[in-house]
Amino acid sequence: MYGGGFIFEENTTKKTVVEQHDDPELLALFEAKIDRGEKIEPHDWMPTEYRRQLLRMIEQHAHSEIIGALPEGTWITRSPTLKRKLALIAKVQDEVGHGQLLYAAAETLGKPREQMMNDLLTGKSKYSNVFNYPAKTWADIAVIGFLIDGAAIVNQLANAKGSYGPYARALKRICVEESFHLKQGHEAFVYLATGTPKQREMLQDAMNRWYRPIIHFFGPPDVQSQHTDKLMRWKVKMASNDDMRNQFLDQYIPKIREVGITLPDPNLRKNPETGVWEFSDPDWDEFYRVIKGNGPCNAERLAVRLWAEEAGRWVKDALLKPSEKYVVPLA
Ligand code: FAQ
Repeated sequence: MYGGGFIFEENTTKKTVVEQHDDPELLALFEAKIDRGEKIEPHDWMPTEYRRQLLRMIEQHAHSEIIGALPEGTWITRSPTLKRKLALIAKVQDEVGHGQLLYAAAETLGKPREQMMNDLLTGKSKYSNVFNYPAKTWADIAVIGFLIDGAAIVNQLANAKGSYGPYARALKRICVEESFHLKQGHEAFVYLATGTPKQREMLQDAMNRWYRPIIHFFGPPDVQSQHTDKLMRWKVKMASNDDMRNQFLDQYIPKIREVGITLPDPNLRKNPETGVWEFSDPDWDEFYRVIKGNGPCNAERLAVRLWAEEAGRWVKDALLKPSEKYVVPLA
């Protein structure tokens, strides 16, 4: 039994979600605790909506890490040098490890991992838009490592100060590893930008293709965001989508431009009066199409994930349901 909100009850035949009503006194104590900057832990009381939204967000984040390993994973065998291959293998492995940490944090909210995996495979749960685009050339790996990891760090450093203990602690640990990925991505980006004309051209082409998905990465504009207000009040999100996007543009656009790479948007500029970056409409219809399952690689990503589940089932079975004949009897 968990502190409040809803729980996933499991019996031999089915799992059900049990709704509970929020007690106004408990809600006031809960919000006061958050206002004091204290962490909420798994067995503390929490409102139904807090549990639901937090679970949605952590679960989506966990799925993003394991699906996010796929575009880069396709380049392990095609890395240009042994050194780059070793670094990429380590990075991809780290991303999958982040998925493990995040699934464990999500499980503390009462949803079994098996069910989360099922919701990913059936398309019920979302994952980050950016991983539904192909990594066509080696330069895409530089852009992902530098700019998608960079974008993820902006989001995660902020949310690591959030109110839910298990998620905040997982993010803190993840950020340490992501900062290595960022260094690796930045070095690969600068290497190509300062390389031969062909290397620069390949990087510019990758930048042109990834610009829009990266703008989308931080979520819809605040006026369209469904969850931001409540999640900020409960310190699940520590900044709005537009503020995070602006912070990212502020940090990274100068670094991209300083190595002579351009951005494919003539209207991208920082307004000197407001300090806010302005850009052309990044086609939010495309964003919604992609997150609803109709991006260029959604079907492929889920097919690979399904294959991994099926091909690896014997390992899970061996670990979780060991045959009696292999069980060593206790003395
Ligand atoms: N992709 O109301 P909001 C990484 C959905 S980790 C897909 O503004 P919210 C590491 C949203 O779910 C990357 N869907 O949503 C790595 C909602 O739909 P729903 C992942 C998106 O949650 C690097 C609807 O739009 N990071 O990259 C996206 O308040 C390299 C309305 O939007 C996290 O998950 C999107 N980009 O704010 C790995 C961090 N944006 O569910 C490998 C945690 C929005 O109501 C290689 N998440 N939606 O049907 C968050 O901070 C938030 O969830 C936001 C979105 C900020 C992403």
